Amino acid sequence: LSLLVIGDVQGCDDQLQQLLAIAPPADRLLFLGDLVNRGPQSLAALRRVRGLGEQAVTVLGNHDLHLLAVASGIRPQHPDDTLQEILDAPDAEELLDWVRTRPLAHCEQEALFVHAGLLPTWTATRTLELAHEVEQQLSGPDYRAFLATMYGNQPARWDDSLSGPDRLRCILNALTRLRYVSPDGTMDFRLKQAPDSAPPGWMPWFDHPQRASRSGPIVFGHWSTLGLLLREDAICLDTGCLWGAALTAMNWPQRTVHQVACPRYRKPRVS
Ligand SMILES: [Mn+2]
Repeated sequence: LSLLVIGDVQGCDDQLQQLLAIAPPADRLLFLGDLVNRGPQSLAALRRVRGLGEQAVTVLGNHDLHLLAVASGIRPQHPDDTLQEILDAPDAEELLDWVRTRPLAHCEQEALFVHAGLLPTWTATRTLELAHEVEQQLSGPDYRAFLATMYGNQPARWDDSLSGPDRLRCILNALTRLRYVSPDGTMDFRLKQAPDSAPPGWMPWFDHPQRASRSGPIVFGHWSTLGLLLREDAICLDTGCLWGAALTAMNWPQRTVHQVACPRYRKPRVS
């Protein structure tokens, strides 16, 4: 079974279409989240990926969750959001239900796929279990009540004894927003720069020396200032399509990279 893994699309549907045309055919497409928002064609991108049906797997990103929160009246739209066309679409309800029933982590071909990151004590197997706890809430009938408790930066450090909304928020923040951790595993949500300009005491989550998930590769997006990272144990495919760089796909397990250059839609700034 061959996979084609695709980085953050963020509404750049023309580039997605081009990328799917140039990449070698694959049995399954795997999207790393943030299909929508900030880019010019969020509705078209969402419809395209949903239209792939069972051939595509998507793990959710922070912008996909923001779409659900905006649609539920829980979060205000940001001035740079490009979500209104989805909310106004005749198929909005079907699209939103499709989004909220996507996974937050996916394991296939001995790799783990998430949008942002893992906390140091989590193995890949544990991550899938924890992701499932949140997926049950998001796909369930009370998902709006869950969404209303989802936002916030605390607790910033994982503890197996966490329960209720604090537990689910900590899981969701790691999987969809994480970039940097401290040596004791505390998450930071302010730092967005590349690792070479990070302040002392903070390291990329994948560089934590005791990371329990080191035994297998983790493939993720979310970090456009990190860009294309092709390490044996950590692969980042967010190459800043939105900011005028590229949309990236990678064949898995062959690890061959394919890119489509993107016009600058937004001035460079981390989303
Ligand atoms: Mn993201």
